[in-house]
Amino acid sequence: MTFHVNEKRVQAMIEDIAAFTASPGKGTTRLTYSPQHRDALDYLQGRMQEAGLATRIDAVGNLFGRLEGSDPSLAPVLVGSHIDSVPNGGAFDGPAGVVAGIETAFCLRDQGIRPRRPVEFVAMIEEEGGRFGGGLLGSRILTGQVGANTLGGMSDARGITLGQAMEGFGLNLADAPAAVIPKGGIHAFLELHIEQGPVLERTGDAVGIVTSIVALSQFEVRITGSAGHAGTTPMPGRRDALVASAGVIAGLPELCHGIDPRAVVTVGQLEVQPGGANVIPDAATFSIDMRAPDAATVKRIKTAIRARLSLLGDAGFGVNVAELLSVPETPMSDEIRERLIAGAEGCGLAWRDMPSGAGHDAMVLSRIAPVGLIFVPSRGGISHTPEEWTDYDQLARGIEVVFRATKSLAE
Ligand code: HGY
Ligand code: MN
Ligand code: MN
Repeated sequence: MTFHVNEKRVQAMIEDIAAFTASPGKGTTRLTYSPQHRDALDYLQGRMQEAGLATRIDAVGNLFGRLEGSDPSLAPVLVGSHIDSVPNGGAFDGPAGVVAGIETAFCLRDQGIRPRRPVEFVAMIEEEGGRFGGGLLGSRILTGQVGANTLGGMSDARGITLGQAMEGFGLNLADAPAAVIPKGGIHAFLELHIEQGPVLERTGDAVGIVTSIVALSQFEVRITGSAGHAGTTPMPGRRDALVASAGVIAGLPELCHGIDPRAVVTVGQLEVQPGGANVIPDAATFSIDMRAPDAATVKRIKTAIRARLSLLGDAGFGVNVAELLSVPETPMSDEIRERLIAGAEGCGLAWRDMPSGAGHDAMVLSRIAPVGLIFVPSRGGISHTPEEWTDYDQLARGIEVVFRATKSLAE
């Protein structure tokens, strides 16, 4: 079985990228438009150019490398993933897919292949939403789903606006519309990603060929009450925003399970103001991440949560709910799945169909082109932690499938 991927080169790129973190020793923290993001882009541009690609950074910071086709007029095949991370995340979530693209470019170069169709490789921004909230931002901008006023209203936890952060990165928010790729502007999108779950490790299959991605939505909820002295304010009559929020949060798992046992709900962020140990909180802001196999179920969960929150309104609290993200369940393209399956079978790899419980840029890019998503195993099913791990030979096998599918799509 001929194997084209250079595992050592893949390992070197993953390890080099992992060094671009704001939390050395505590996993990967690479937020959008941070110095770590800049270092990663400089590094990736270098490797892309070494692989023979012409590189460009688009108006919002997505990095592209292009291998020209013998017919440059054709829409390119696009291969890649995101380069940002969650706080204290792992080394593979995102970079595995970006490296899969660049290694594919190296393999095309090493094989002296000049595809008919151009092939582009991408490292997208802000998929995790770790800095500006919501997530899938780079791909939502690329597909024209985020307008200038939404972007203008975004800011990070320190109050730095998206526009200010872009300026510090040498970009101009006003140029964002130039990043949009029209429907048909790419021929197909391929993403390799770590599974972030236990299935492949349990079954021993080399790769998962994703069938569909769950529906997901994200709320930012702000509850406001009245501050007061922790010692002199009697308990009855307090309007403690944290206690009120905690009551809603504690009930979410049961609410969700009651609607659909397959649905999941997570509160990952909580900010309490004013934040004094001896001050009754007058404001609590928290995130709610909701996912289910279909958008109708997510909608039922959102309705039930809003009903719970409105009871706080009746009890005299201020309640504000902002929906930061809402993406329906997304089936992967059958044609692209067939190419990935042919790639896996072509190199004798065991593969399996599987759904994705995690959101991915592929679900957004499916708005403008057919997409495919391939998983490689995650040790212990762990992800979004420093312990996230995929063996390099496992990653190399997945990239071999991406290389073969890319070649067949670009021929
Ligand atoms: O949240 C997710 O599913 C992905 O990791 N952004
Ligand atoms: Mn992730
Ligand atoms: Mn990811």
